[in-house]
Amino acid sequence: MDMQNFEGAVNAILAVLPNRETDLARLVRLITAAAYPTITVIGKYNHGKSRLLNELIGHDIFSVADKRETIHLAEHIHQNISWLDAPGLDADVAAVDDDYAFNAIWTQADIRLFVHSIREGELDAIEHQLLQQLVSDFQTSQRQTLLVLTQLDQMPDQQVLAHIQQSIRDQIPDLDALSVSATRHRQGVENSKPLLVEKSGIVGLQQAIELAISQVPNARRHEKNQLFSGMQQQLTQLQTELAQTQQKLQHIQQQQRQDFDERLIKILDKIREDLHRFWILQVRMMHLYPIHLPPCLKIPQVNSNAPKSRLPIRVPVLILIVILFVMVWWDCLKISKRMSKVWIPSSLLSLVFQ
Ligand SMILES: Nc1nc2c(ncn2[C@@H]2O[C@H](COP(=O)(O)OP(=O)(O)O)[C@@H](O)[C@H]2O)c(=O)[nH]1
Ligand SMILES: [Mg+2]
Repeated sequence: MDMQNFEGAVNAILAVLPNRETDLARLVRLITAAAYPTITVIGKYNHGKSRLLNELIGHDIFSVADKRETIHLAEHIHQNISWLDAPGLDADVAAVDDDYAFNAIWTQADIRLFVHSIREGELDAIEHQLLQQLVSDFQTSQRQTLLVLTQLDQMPDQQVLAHIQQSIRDQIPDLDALSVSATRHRQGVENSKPLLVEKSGIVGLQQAIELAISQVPNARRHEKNQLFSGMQQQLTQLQTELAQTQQKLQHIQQQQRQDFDERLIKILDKIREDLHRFWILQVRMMHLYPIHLPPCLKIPQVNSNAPKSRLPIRVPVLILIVILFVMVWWDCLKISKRMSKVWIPSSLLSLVFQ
């Protein structure tokens, strides 16, 4: 699939699964990313992230300062590993910094080095919450997070140091924290003091990182499958829901159609009955009296050859009817006299004398 089609497919999926934006970005990264494992260092400002990266790489690549230095993502590829220095996680940083940090942590990283300066005591709420999220992310994605306690040399009191380390262990029991000192390591390397290098904790951290790197290919495979199947499942579910909705709508439409047809048939039956009655009446009337109805009310002429005038039949019938009517009328008059009132159906009269 070329890049244009790929982007089209991504946008199409995003249109129906907008809540999976981060997952989709990560999936795209896993599919299109270079083979290098990516290690992202995260933590608050001035906790020693950049300096730690420099010690791990062995060169002063990342800018070290006592003020906010890393605003954007800084990347450096060293020995087939991509190292990312993310902006600090402080609550007062601008939203754009947060976006960079978010992207570095959730989209780009294969391994996260979570840095916390031990001289700050235990983890604060922001750090604690993010670490918990990263630990729970490991359960699904198998992406590893290493918790690194920096500036070890700033804690001369061993008892206080042990107390802080224990507090942090209690806060995040699922992660083993590694305590390091970048300055000790630098001094040990520059002055050829192996004991100082060993005491810096950097070597132990490097070994832990190497182990994590060796697990990246498997973790990536697992994550890719997990993200892919998760989204596929969601799409299938969405498709099923849509099919169900469509079925419901079709059922409603059929029901409405059926109701409409039934009502229409009833109305048509009623009209047919009425027309039938009217036609019968008209036939009778036409035979009895030559009343001229408007053309629209007349029965259609079935036989065009039939004689148009029925006068020879109608005249004697009419005479007979008149005689009968007069007799009935006479009777009615007699009855009505007895009842002191006369009732003559006006409609009948009008029909006869019209
Ligand atoms: N004493 C001591 N200072 C350190 C250590 N690591 C970093 N620092 C200092 O802490 C300050 C902030 O370091 P930096 O790496 O820029 O922190 P970032 O903002 O987290 O990247 C700098 O002055 C560093 O020299 C360490 O292990 N020991
Ligand atoms: Mg920095």
